[in-house]
Amino acid sequence: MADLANHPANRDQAKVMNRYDITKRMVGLLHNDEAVIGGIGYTNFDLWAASESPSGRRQQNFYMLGSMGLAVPIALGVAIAQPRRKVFALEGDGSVLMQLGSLSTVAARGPKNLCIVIMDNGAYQITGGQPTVTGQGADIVGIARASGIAQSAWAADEDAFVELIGRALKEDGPWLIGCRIDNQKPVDTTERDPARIRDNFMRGLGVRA
Ligand SMILES: Cc1ncc(C[n+]2csc(CCOP(=O)(O)OP(=O)(O)O)c2C)c(N)n1
Repeated sequence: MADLANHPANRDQAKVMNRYDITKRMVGLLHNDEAVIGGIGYTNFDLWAASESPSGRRQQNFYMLGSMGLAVPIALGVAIAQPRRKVFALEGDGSVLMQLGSLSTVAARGPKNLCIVIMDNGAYQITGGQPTVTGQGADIVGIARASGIAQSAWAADEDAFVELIGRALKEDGPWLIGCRIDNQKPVDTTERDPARIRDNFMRGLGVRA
């Protein structure tokens, strides 16, 4: 079991970071066709933006359009189906609050290759910035631990975030990394073409020729 005692005990102690910046840092650490599932909300917009490179856009990303709270369940399914591939779920605080049961399902199933990253801006930003309860005391990392995901931690800052992602890539999970983020708009907008998103992802995962 990883020692996470040196990470912030609660949300208040975590630095407010930028979603695009940390998503870009995370994507930069992926060298083995890891799968990344971006939840609805601005999380998947910045995943889209951070995944473009001169050699094209990474194919192993899935962008959830339409329903809140599904990044974790989809990532869990991918992690179970392809246990040798590391799988990341990027989800907003509003969306994970709508699907808290998925955290205990992850804990009960215990996929070693799954890492959940929560982008916590304290708001339903994409629909106008209505406040969520994370600004009123609900602590996603605490909830995840109490749900049974022992390896849950707040990223104190960008360096700690990179360290935690590095550990999730090397060490057994499941992991949950809480990130406090600002209310900057995303850098780009995901192309809203579900059939293409699914097709790309299946090709990226080697399940469609
Ligand atoms: C089940 C469901 N309820 C409501 C909506 C409308 N809706 C879409 S995104 C969103 C807010 C998402 O908030 P969060 O996950 O915190 O991401 P952020 O916008 O802050 O990046 C809402 C309310 C929806 N798509 N699905």
